[in-house]
Amino acid sequence: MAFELPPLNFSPNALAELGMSQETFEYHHGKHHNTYVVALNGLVEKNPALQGKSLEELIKMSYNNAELTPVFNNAGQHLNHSQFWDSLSPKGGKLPGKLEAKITEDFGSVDAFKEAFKQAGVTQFGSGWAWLVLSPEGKLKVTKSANASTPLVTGEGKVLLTYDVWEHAYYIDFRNRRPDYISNFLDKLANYEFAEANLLAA
Ligand code: MN3
Repeated sequence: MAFELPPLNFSPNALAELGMSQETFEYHHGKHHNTYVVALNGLVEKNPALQGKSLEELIKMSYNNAELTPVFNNAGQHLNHSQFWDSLSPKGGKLPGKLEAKITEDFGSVDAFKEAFKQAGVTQFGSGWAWLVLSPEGKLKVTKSANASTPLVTGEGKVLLTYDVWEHAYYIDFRNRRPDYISNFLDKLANYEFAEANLLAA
């Protein structure tokens, strides 16, 4: 069963007024993410050892395996982008009560959380991702990863929310202004309902 590009939960112009244009989705979802899916399917097709594995299994078995670096990169990017689309919402930016209470408990305040989450993305040198995770100790934490890596392989925790800091994520709408793209995500686009649902399911 080949991997497939997941559809967006909203129309590609649904976030245009909120700072993420239809053109960004056409490139980022329709071209960048799709390219990872097509490449991953090609790698699986020619390697019997990879066949019948779930996406998560492929990511774990290819992590830190030099021969399988292309598998890790394309499988990781498929998972990371799928989580990113779920981390966006046309009704984003509003914190539901249970998540807000847990954020206040673990970060001190919503503002302190947003600043920490923003700094994770601002300080990720080069391409990568910023993450809100629930640590194995049951605490909310923010972290970052390079390129295609994910908390799934670092043991930092269960992913609740993520945003992409590869330049292709923001260059059409924000040019080189990564910090402005991140603030806009946190205040207007972030699907905190998705993060809360992940927290409550953990
Ligand atoms: Mn991307």
